[in-house]
Amino acid sequence: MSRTRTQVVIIGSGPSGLLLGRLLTKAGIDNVILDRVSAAYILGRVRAGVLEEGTVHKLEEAGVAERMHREGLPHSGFDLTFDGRRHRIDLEHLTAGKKVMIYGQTEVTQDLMDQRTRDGASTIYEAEDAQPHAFDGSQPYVTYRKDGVTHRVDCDFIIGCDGYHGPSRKAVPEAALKTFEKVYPFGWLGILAEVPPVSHELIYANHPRGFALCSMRTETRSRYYVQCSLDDKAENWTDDMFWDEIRRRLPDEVAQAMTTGPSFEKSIAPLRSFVVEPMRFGKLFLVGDAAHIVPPTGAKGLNLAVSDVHYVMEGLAGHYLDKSDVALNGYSERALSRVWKAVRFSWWMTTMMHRFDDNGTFGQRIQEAELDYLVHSEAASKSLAENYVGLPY
Ligand code: FAS
Ligand code: PHB
Repeated sequence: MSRTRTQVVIIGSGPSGLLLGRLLTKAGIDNVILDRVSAAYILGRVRAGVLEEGTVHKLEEAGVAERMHREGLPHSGFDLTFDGRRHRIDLEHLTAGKKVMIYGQTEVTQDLMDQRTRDGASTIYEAEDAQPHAFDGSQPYVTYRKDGVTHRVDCDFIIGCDGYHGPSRKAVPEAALKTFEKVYPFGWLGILAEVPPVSHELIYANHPRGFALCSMRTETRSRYYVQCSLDDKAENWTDDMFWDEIRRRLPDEVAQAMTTGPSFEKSIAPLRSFVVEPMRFGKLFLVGDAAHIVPPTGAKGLNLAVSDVHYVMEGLAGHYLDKSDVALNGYSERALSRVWKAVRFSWWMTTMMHRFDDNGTFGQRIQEAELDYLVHSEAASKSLAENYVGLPY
């Protein structure tokens, strides 16, 4: 077994692991990132599209925002459609100047990977069976296998950025954690197509047939979603079936303006809300999807991972640079406070926008009444807007 040492081991090379790795390297804190798959595999996953202002600022702080500002699309609002109507939520007006940035998670991940290469920092891809050990004591370490050889990395801290299915949360004794979960009775069928978006901003659609979302990656690449049943399969949907269905769920003027074309990515994501408490166990810290999952309706998943990184970095910088563990000891409580507000918002948006078979026609009318109130109330719209652009860290 090979044995090495570093200060911080990060399990997971997704956006949270890479961003934390960059901030640690920038602060002169030695770190190693492990991932079970290749960088190419990670970049092949189609995930988030909307960045909160806090995420934009964090990427600027990390020195990886140049391409985002060059290629990203700042958005000052989005549309809600329901009952054949279309209303714009003016984020910039309602939040006194805040916006969101449309820039795919794939691009954020690529920018962070490129920076890590420039930093010459260590990332071990295709590291099999990474396992955190002894994190309840003073000498934690991580083992993994690579090319048939078992490796051990001794460290001061282990940061679990390994997503919902990763080993970090599972390494904690069950009695030491509390989990909270809600599984939604539907999924999202999403496509990517090299066609211009139907509108210059996003459109969230409530319809008796189900939810739909018109999003984008660039001005020539669209990202569309329709709510689908949990037992549906992406291969059951031809492109024509998808285009017909999403246009049924949109107001006529939008449906008629939609440019259709061949999809080059088509997949179904299940929807769940999930939180684990606490997010720290001795020298092991859980970050991002390792600790919480939200339905993508509120565009919070990636953005919550970033605010977790902000809090855990404050803790690690305090420990190494200021010889103080106050922020480290406060990590779980601070992170969870923001996590639960985003979990609530994502649940609320999902509940308001999706068709729930159990709720019947009464439920549809209640959703339409809530939307009608929302778009005509400055107070209600302000609440939606301040949550959508991201609550303060
Ligand atoms: P990630 O899941 O991105 O990264 C975890 C990393 O850990 C992965 O690279 C994985 O390979 C690695 N890992 C796992 N097990 C490991 C092991 N045993 N050893 C080593 N490494 C291991 N969010 C939005 O805001 N908007 C969206 O539209 C949206 N769409 C989504 C669609 C899908 C299908 C999914 C699954 C999620 C979506 N999300 C969306 C949420 C998503 O963007 C996450 O919030 C975001 O990727 C969180 O980043 P990380 O916490 O870094 O976790
Ligand atoms: C996306 O573009 O993938 C996207 C945008 C907004 C959401 C969810 C997903 O709320």
